[in-house]
Amino acid sequence: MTTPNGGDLLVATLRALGVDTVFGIVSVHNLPLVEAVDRDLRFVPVRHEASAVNAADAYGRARGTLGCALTSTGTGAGNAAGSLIEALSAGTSVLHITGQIDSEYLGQGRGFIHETKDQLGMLTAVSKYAATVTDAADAARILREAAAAALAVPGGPASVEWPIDLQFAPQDPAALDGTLSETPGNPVATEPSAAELDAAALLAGARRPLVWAGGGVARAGAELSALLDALGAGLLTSNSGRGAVPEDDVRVVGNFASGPTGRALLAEADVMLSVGTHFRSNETADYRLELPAAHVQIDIDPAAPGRVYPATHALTGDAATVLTALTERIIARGAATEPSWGERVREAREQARAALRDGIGPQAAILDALTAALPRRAVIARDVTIPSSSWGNRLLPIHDPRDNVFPRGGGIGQGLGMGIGAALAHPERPTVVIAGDGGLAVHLGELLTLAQERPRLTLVVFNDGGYGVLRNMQDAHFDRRSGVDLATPDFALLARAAGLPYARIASEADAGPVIKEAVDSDGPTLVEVDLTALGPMKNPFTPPVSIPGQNQ
Ligand SMILES: Cc1ncc(C[n+]2csc(CCOP(=O)(O)OP(=O)(O)O)c2C)c(N)n1
Ligand SMILES: [Mg+2]
Repeated sequence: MTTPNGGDLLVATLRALGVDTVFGIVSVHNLPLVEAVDRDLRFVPVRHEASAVNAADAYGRARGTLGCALTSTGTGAGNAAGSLIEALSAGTSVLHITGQIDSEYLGQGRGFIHETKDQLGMLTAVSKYAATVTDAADAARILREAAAAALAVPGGPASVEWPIDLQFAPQDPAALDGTLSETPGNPVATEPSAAELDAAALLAGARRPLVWAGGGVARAGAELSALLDALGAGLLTSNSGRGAVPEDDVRVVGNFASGPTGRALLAEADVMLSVGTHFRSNETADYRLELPAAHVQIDIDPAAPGRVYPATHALTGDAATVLTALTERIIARGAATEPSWGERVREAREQARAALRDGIGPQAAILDALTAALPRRAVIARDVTIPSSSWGNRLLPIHDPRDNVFPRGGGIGQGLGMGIGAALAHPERPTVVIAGDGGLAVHLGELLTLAQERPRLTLVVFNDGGYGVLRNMQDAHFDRRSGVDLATPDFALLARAAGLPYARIASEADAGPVIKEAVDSDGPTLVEVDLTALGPMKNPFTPPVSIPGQNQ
């Protein structure tokens, strides 16, 4: 065997982490890394570095682990920045390795090809962790440290810049073995104090308790479910909190807090327990949503409780550990919940769903077709488009948090890259991507990645000839449209040019058969929904953002 180099070290690190697929673009500044990954694992050549990070991020989300992206130095690393921001907002685990110029010229401003002013500063700004390899013998430690940082709850992206000469430099085979034995798993949970657990008394005394769960419950679904049982509580979730308790469970009202039914239920509740949530502006009517004053808040971040809504009890710790401790104490005390509360929660669940379904008009046929065609476990990746923001984020059933893939920071254009990453994380399962024509156009090149890798991915493109959500806002609040009407391709010809199967939905009757055939096939399909032919939604969607003086 030839002497191992940085590429072999990266492969050993990724194997130890259980990562078998890596996304990126090859360059003179990452050749040994790409070569080793392509030889020993699977290298997926995406068409933009932003998509490399999106795909790696969703690969990690879909597996409940970490994903890896490889980029070039300079523009390549810069192209990754927007998607690193998404991973930082979402708290998801991405190991981003980028090249760097030869170490002997680093930081000298000689105009070396791809040289960048303060690349580490840029990566530090958009990552949870950023480091430079300055010595080949230290690369193994830095990779381990970066992976540990990305995985530590709450997660985030870790970026490592690695000068090209130090990638080629020989690695001690013993360092590779060490990598296998020392690579981190999940962090150790911290225990809440006994005093904090006084909150259990408040919860046990509640007559009409509600729980609000965010993304922090992703790994605590069983513990959350046990607490709901003990308390007889209903469950509201943020978009991120979906699936920890499967959404076909009647205790789950779901991602409906800020709608009329959610508000009514919140007004009736006397105690609320929130777990691992940001109370993001778009999910709380810019923080004006009214919540019960008696509020127990659990978060791993000690700064989170009380940051948005006052918390009567702040419990810092791992969600699963704290929920279990609370449940034991609630059982010991006995819950005081009104016997009819479970029925009220169930009624709210049905009401919220029926009202939303009615408001989306003919798009309900597509919702029903997807719900019928997908198996219980399938990733549903959503770009930021009206069908996601209105019904996809609420009515498409999520049964496991790993299937709930969407850009939490709200940036368009990331859905297809995410869908490709998720589909390659579970090649045996179908994956669906919901995108708008505008969001898809941001990274149209990824259609070629889709055509090349041929995962079981159904890409449903909702074509309304532009940025519909902004168009709706401008029509409602301004007297002219600006920047919202777009030229869109002939998707049938585009699919043909890329070598992708294509199907069109132009009526409610098309939806069932078209979606079923695409989802059942063993490769990719581009499904275009012609929104002009399908007809308008009953209630046009405008996003939950405020315009001064207009919508309050
Ligand atoms: C990176 C980024 N740029 C701009 C925006 C603003 N934005 C939000 S939704 C949207 C329109 C998306 O259009 P499309 O994908 O066609 O979905 P539609 O609204 O038409 O359903 C835009 C431009 C954004 N969210 N993210
Ligand atoms: Mg559109």
